[in-house]
Amino acid sequence: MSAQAYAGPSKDTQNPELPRLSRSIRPAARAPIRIVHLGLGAFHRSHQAWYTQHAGDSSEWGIASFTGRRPDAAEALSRQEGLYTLVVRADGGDHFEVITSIVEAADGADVGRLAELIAARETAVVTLTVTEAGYGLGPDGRLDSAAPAIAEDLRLLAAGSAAGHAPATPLGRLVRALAARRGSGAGPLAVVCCDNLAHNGTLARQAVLGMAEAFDAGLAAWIQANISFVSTSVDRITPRTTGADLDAVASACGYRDESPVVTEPFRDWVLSGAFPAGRPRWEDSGATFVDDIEPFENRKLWLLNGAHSLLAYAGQVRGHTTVAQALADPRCREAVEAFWDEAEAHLSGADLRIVDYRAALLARFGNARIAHNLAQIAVDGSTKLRLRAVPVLRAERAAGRTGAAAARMIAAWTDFVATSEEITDSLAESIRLSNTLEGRERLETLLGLLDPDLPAEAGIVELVAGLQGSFVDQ
Ligand code: CS2
Repeated sequence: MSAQAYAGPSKDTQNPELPRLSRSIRPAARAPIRIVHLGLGAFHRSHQAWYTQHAGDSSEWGIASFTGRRPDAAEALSRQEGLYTLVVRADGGDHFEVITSIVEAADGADVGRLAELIAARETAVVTLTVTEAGYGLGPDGRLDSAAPAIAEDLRLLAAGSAAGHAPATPLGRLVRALAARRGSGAGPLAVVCCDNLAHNGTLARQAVLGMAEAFDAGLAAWIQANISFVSTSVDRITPRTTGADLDAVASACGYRDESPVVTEPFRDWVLSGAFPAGRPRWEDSGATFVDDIEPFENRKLWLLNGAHSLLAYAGQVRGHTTVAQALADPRCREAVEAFWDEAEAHLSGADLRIVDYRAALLARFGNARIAHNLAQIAVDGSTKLRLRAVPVLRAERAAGRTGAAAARMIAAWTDFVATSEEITDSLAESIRLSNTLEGRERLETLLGLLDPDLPAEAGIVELVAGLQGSFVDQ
């Protein structure tokens, strides 16, 4: 997920009289490493690390967690021997808990260490939070081997370790490490995708296999036969940590923690798939294991994440900063409810309890003590809208309706990227280029980034064009 640990002002100067959080001031045994994680960010620490800590057999399951692009979060956590405070922020106050399940925090660029751990027989599970865009998938759900970062890693993998450089994308690194596992004979394991993508296990498998083929066809075949790709739906709102959060931990806990994580009380984890080398008893922590995950994935992806993206673009266009502020604006709230009405028509299953789910979302989004920044959610809009808006738009149109509420989310994005000072998106360059165009031409270019077929669908282009500007006060 995109949230990173706070890397702000010189933390060593904060409350220098307090001891630093460590395993000596908060004694905690180190569980053996049996889980390797890629994507050491705040969400991993509020979610999978929390679930592992609360499993009945947590003493047997330590996590080695690797960062993505930068080493900072691993360095900060290593200074605290992997420990950090999870601040659970409810309406009624904060609850502080030291999480001990991460026993090693490492720089993602250390592919040698990653390979060593994944090749170890004790390692049974690899979890991933590498962001939606991190899978390098094109609109057709297959590896986009023409994307520059992917193309470079494919070249490096094909050249083998003689290339001198290690792969730089998370999946390139994973493939190199899986090759080491094949070499060590340590046998099968499970890769658990924890990013907000529908069929995320299947997509992760496609991306990994696409990369592996470049390495050698034998490795791809070995992965097919030995690696189980587990699909999951993950949920816990985790805003970026601020300097004020560091101070809150220091005064409540009496130690210095330069890497706390703030989250909401709610959490959810639904999983589907096999764990050939075992797994923690995550069900003790409330995780559920199902045969058919799709309804749960879509409920979360469309209702929660879809509403988030809508609020991120519409809300910022209207001058809001946080989710709670945007939701309090009737224009945004009405747009969210309309989008939910469209999305829910395509969700079925008795267990989904959509009415309760929607009510709970309103309460979670409205938690004003969680300052969840819209700018954080707005990142990577092209990939997120492809997953959150386009499927609902298409399903509505297939049912003979317009899909206007889903189209409004897309229109809000096109308005937002027209004026936003900084665009953080894997397709930022193409978005910036589209901004040099005007009117219909610009819109068609942007729609093409979400789905190459959209610009040719005159009805959709017309619909979105008519909705641009809807969140601007006349
Ligand atoms: C958010 C998610 O940033 C985003 O795109 O929609 O990170 C969201 O907060 C989580 O999925 C909640 O579980």
